[in-house]
Amino acid sequence: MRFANKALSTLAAAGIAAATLLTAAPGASAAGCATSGLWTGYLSPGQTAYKANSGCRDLNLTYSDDKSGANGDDYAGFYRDAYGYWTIGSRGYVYAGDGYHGLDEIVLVSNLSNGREFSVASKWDGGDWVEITH
Ligand SMILES: [Ca+2]
Ligand SMILES: [Ca+2]
Repeated sequence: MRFANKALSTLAAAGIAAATLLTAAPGASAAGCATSGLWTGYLSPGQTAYKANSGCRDLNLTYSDDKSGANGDDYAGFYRDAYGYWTIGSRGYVYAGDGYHGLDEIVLVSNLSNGREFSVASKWDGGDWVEITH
């Protein structure tokens, strides 16, 4: 267990370093992760993207801009399950203020299989711009 904890904290440190790099150079990939910008739907999926074959296993909300206000919104990740049905991430809706968020700070969906289609929904009003690092 001690080894596992150490490995995890090393991973966390790498994530923070990668997030800093991402902020310095927008568009660059963090630790081999891809970043997709998309428009949210209202309580349902909006614009979609596909889970990259990358070192990131989760859908991380790394940037959000609520278009109806300066504060933020609650966001939920959606993905198509093995049968093709849209399914909400187990995390549900998570509040995020406008701006950048560190990698692993706001995980909307954990362990999403590569190639799966995903999207993001806003709780209060849709049409918000978000960036998902995956
Ligand atoms: Ca805003
Ligand atoms: Ca909104």
